Amino acid sequence: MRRKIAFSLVFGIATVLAGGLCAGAQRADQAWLKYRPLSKRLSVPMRVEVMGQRRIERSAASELVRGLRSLAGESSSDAGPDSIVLATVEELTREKRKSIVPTLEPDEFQISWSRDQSLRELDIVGGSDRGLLYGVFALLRHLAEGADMSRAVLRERPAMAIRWVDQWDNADGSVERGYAGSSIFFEGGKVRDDLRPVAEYARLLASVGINGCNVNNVNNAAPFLNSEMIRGLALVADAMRPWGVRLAMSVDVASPQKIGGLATYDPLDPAVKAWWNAKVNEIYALIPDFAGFTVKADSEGQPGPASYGRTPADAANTLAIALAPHGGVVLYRAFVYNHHLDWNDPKADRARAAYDIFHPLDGKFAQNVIVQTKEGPIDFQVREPVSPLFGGLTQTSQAMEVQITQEYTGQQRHVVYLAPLWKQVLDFDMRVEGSTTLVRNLIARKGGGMVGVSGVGRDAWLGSPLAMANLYAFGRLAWDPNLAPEEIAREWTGQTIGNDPDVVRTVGKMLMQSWPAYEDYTGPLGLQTLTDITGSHYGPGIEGSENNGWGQWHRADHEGVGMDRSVATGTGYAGQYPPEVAKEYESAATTPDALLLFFHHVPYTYKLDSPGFGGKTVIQYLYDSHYRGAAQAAEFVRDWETLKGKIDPALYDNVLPRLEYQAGHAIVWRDAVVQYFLKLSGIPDAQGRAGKYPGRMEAEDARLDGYQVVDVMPWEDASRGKAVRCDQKEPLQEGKQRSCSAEWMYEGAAGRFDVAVQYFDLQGGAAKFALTVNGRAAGANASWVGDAMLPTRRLHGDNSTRHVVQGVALKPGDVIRVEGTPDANDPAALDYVEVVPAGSDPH
Ligand code: GCW
Repeated sequence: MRRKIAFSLVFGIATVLAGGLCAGAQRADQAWLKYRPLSKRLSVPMRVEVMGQRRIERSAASELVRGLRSLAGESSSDAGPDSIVLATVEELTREKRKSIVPTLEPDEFQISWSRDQSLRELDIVGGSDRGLLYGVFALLRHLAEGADMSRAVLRERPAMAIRWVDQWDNADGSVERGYAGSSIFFEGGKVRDDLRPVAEYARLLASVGINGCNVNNVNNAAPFLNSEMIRGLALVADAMRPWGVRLAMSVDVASPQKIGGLATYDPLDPAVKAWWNAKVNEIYALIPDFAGFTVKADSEGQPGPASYGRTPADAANTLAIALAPHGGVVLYRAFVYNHHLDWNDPKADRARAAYDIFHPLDGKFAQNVIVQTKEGPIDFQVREPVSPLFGGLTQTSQAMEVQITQEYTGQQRHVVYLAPLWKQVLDFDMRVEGSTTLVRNLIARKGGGMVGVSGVGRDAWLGSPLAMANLYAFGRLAWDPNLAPEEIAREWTGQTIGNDPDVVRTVGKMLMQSWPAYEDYTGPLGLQTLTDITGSHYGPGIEGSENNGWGQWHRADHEGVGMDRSVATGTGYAGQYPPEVAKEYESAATTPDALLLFFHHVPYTYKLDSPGFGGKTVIQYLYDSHYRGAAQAAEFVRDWETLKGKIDPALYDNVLPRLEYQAGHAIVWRDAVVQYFLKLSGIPDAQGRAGKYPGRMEAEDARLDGYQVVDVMPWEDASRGKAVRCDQKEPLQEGKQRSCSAEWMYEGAAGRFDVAVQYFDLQGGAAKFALTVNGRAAGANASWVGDAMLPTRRLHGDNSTRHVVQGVALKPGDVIRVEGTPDANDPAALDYVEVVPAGSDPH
C-alpha cells in the first residue's frame, strides 16, 4: 500500500524551510504559528506521508512536519512506524487507497484514524488540496493547545465561501489606517522585491482558513491596473498561492478614463465594457486564479456610476460580466454616502445611505456580484446597530466587512479584542418576514461571507502582539461563526502565549473585558467613539463629529444628547429594519440602552432601564462608565503583571508598557468626555468625581520658568482646557540646554505617593522630561523622553500621555518640579501633575 504514495516526507523539510528564512525576516511565528514545544509526547505519529504533489499539498506536508517537529521538541527524533497520511478525496479515489472515501466539499476536511495492517494511520483527507491544508492546520492547532488527538475524529467545513482580508495599501508603501508600519506588498510605486513576508502572511491567513487577500487600497486604485503593476501583482499572487490564498484587488471604476485613455467611464458604454473585458483578460493571463475586484465608488471622493446617472448595479455588473468567464467575483462596497450632509437638517442621516441606495437594487446584480457592507451603518465605531442592509438584500449575495485594524478602536495602542463585537453582529436576528434570520446566515448564502480590513505592515504584522488576536478571530469566525469569542481567545492564547491555565485564564479575561472597557471610556450608549472624525480617529474629540457634513453626529446640547432616528419624529432610519426590529428601535423605551443614543435624543436626566445600566440617568451613566472603563484599563496592567515569569519575557516586556500607556490614555479619554458633558449639561456627578481631581496640580497654576500657558483645542482634551509649552524663541547659548520648568508646592499629607505627569508627546521631536522633588530625582524613572509616534502634530488628546513615577516620598512644603527640554517640533508641553496614593495608578 505505502508504495503507492507518490511523495513521502519524513522531517528534513522543516530544516530546509527554516534555513530559507533569513534572521530578522518577518515571520508567521511572530504570531500564533509558534508551535512551542510541548512538555509531553505528541499523541499523533511523527511520520508524514503525502499522496499528491500539488503546491498546496507540499505546503501542507511541510507545515505539518515543521509543526510536529517543533511541538515535539526534544522527543522529535523518535519517529516510530505509524504515520499521518495526507490526501485529497480525488487521490484516495484514484489510488483506491481506502475502502471508504468520504464525500467532502472542496474546502472541507476530515481527520480520522485507520489501520493499515499492523500500523495506525491518522488520515487527513481534504475535499481539495486547500481542504487538506486546513485539516493540517486544524490538527496542529489542537496539538499546540495541548489536546489529546490519539482518538480524534474531526470533520469541518467553512461556513462561508468568502473569507477575505482587505489591505488598504498604497503603491508608495503607506497603509491607509494601518498602525503597523509600511506595506509588505508595495514600495516606491511598485510591488516590493522581497515578497517573503507576503508568503508568510499567506501562511498565517491560511492557518485560520482565510482564502482571499485584496492587497490594495479602495481609494486611489487606478494605477494598480497598469500593465507593469499587474505583472508585479502576479508575483504577489505566486507568493500567496502555495497557501491557497487568492489575490484580489481594488479597482477604480474610472480606470477606463484615468489610465485607459477613454473619454468616459460610463459603465454602460460599449467601449468601457470592452476595456474592462480586455483588462480582465490581461489579469487572468498572468494570474489564472485571480479572485476578483473590490469597488469603492461614489463615496468619499471616489468616482462612480452616479456621474453618468448609472446605479451601483450598472457599475458592478459591467465588471462582473468581464470576470464571470474566469470565475472571478466583484465585491461592491455599500459604503456609499454623501459626506456633505447638512448638519442643520434634522432629517439628514448618513446611517440611512447604504440601505437607501442598495435596497432598491436587490435582484439587479449579476450572479457574481457580492454587496459588501460594513457591519454597522456608520463606520466601524465602538458600537453601532447592525446595518439594516443585511436584511434588505434578500436576492443578492452579501459580505460583511469588519475592521481588524483598529481605526476607531484604539489603533492597536489600546487592547481591544473585537471578536465579541463581531459575534454580536453575526448573531443578530433581523427577523426578515417575521422569522429567525441571523446575520451570519444571511451573509453565508449565495457565495457570500466576511471581509476583514486587516492593515498589517512590516512592524510585527499588527504592531501590538495582543492585536493579533483580532486577525486570528476574524479568520476563525469566518470559518465558523458559531465559535464563541471566549473560545477563540483561549485558542489564540494557548498557541501564542502559553497553555498554562493561569495564562489562558488571565489573557482570556483581559481580551474579553477589553471591548466593553474601551466602549466605557470612549463612547457608551450608542454615542459612537466620540473621537475627532475629521482628524486621526484616535483620541477624544467630542464636538469634532458635530457641525460638519460627515454625518457621525451625536447632537449633544445643553438639554440632552443622541440622534433621533425614529420614523415618527426623526430621520426614519429605524424604519429600514424589518418590522419587528424597527418597532423595537422606534421607541426609546424598547431600544436597548447600549444603543439608546444612536436612535434617540433624550434629556440627560432620562432613566436607563436595561439590566446592567442600573436605573441610572443618562448623564450619571456617562460619568460612571468613563470612571469604570478607565479603572478597567488600569486593571489590565495588574492582570498582565501576574504573568511575569509565566510567559516569554520578551513578550511580557513588549506588552507591559503598551498596557501602561493604554491605562494613561484611558484617563485622558475619561476626563475629556466627563468634563465635556459636565460643562454642557451643567449636571453634577452624583459621586462627586467629575471636574474634581484631588491631588492634581495644573501646569497653568505652577510657577513657570520659560513655559507659556496655552489653550488646547479641543478644550476638553486638556485638564481645564489649558496646558503649558516651552517655546524659547531666543537663540541658544553655546552649551546651554534650553529648557523650561514648572514648580508646585506640595500641600497634602506626608507619605509615599505615585506622581503622574501628564504631558503631550508630539511627533517630530523627542522632548526630555525630569521630575524632581526638592531638586532631587523623584524616583528611578523620573527622567524620560517623549519619543512616541502619536497622531496630531499639536497639543491634543491624541498625544496626551501619562508618565508615572512610583513611590515618591512627599511632605508638606516640598517642591515638585518638572523640567521639560523641547526638541525640534516637540515643545515638552505639560498638562498637570497628579499625586495619587501609591499603587493606585497604573505604572
Ligand atoms: O473608515 C473610513 C476610513 C477611510 C476609508 C473608508 C472606507 C479606505 O476613515 O480611511 O478609506 O472608511 O472604508 O472606504
